[in-house]
Amino acid sequence: MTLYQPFLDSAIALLQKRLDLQPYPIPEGFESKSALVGKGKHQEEVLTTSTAFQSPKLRQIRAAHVQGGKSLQVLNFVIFPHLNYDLPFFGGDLVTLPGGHLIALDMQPLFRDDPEYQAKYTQPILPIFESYQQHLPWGGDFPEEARPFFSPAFLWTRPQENEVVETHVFAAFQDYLEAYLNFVDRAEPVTDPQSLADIEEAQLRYLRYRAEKDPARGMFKRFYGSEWTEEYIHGFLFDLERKMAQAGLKSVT
Ligand code: DBV
Repeated sequence: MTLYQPFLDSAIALLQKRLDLQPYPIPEGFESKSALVGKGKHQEEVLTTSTAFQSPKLRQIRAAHVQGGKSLQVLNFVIFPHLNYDLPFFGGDLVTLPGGHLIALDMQPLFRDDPEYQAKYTQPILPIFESYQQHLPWGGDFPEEARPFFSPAFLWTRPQENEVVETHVFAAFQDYLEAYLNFVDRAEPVTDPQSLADIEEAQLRYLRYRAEKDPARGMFKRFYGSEWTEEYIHGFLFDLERKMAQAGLKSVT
């Protein structure tokens, strides 16, 4: 029962077709992790696997895939551009819990309130967003503090049926990823020092928020323990600060 495996497979196929894709290192011990959860006949294996790539314009393309039976499936898929591009993040959080599905899909902006940025990276996505509204309506309740990190084309929906995920959400995921890769094709490196500083600040703001507020932290801690979880979050899922620190060390030695 792996609802999101076709999402991951199709994303990798598309990335391979469209980008000069290279592997991205996954720290040892984090490629795959499993635990037995629950008791007696409710016992389930919960398997978390990681996949990661990079390309000339994209610093890290990574997926965390949690498979824990019918009522626990997650695909968290994020693309972090290199710091010399003004590209948004591609953010997908596809979550299945006992209560139903929770779907978040967006080109997460570096500069949410800048009209020029919106014209460049949100307006082209709005027709795609609107084409899914009928089948994937707004999912309601949403943490207010997360709002600055999402665009007006944020697809946030809570379908009840697996079938909706397999059809409409699957199509939306592919459309958003295609549209993202079109932005990547056209992106030109930024060289202006002020713009570079703004991008770095925006990337760090996003990254720190996500690492600090990771909604999966509680779940991972329960399954795999606190030490593994914190290392997974800071050393792989949201690793920019680590990588910057390592690069800084290298340059002085
Ligand atoms: N979310 C992650 C990672 C996950 C993950 C790395 C690998 O960022 C899974 C796993 N998301 C995950 C799980 C839940 C959510 C929920 C397991 C359910 C948590 C629970 O109910 O116990 C978008 N994901 C959510 C929620 C949102 C998002 C808004 C609901 C949280 C809530 O209601 O409090 N994506 C998520 C988010 C940002 C984003 C908050 C912020 C920038 O990009």
